[in-house]
Amino acid sequence: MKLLILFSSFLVLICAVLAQQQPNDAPITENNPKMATFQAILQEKKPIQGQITGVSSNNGTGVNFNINFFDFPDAAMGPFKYHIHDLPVPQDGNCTGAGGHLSPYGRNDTPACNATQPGTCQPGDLSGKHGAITDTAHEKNYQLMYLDLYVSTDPQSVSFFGNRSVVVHAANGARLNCGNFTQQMASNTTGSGGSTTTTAGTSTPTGAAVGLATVSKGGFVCAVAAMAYMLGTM
Ligand SMILES: [Cu+2]
Repeated sequence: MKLLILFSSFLVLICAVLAQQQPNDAPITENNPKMATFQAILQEKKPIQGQITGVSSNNGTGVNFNINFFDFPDAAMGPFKYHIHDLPVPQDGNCTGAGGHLSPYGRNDTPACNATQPGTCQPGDLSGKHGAITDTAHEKNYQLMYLDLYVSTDPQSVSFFGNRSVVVHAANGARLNCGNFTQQMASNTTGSGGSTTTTAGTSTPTGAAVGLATVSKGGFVCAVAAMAYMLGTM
């Protein structure tokens, strides 16, 4: 019995350390490749049209987004939300195939993103961090530019969005439209040194899934260890 207590208390200690090291917050992305540009265009013949473009910021920290959406359905279906989703939209165009939000640090969809602490949000939760689309009854075109510090144009980064997709949702979560990001030629660079080629890179959605599975498995072991510890000390 003594051995069990010793062993389980040791496990509990390890679990406590691991829990502390759990990287919940997304780090600010730095050294993004110069002028790397990725654009996603929403599909025709679906509600909401337009595109979203992300360009590395000038100093390589974060990504500048330019959003231009129009042709909204009934405003009562809003406010509309949009996210970078983990997977590209499959050939058949079905937005469900885009998977969940880009969340390489294991942050769940709930609780809702607190925009005053964007690092605690899912990197892919753009409307959570920068605002949902609300005033479509009066505003026919939704145009917005902002700097997002938590996604990346570097294919080596887990927060890379260039091989993923954008999904636009109704307020009830329905996926109204979606499109895949593809790399664009940098438009405002001069000289031969200006253009940046970024290889498509390897997608890591399965890596994220494995990571999550490991975390939940670890949680189970920790729960068992804590229970054994409590039983042993009773
Ligand atoms: Cu979404």
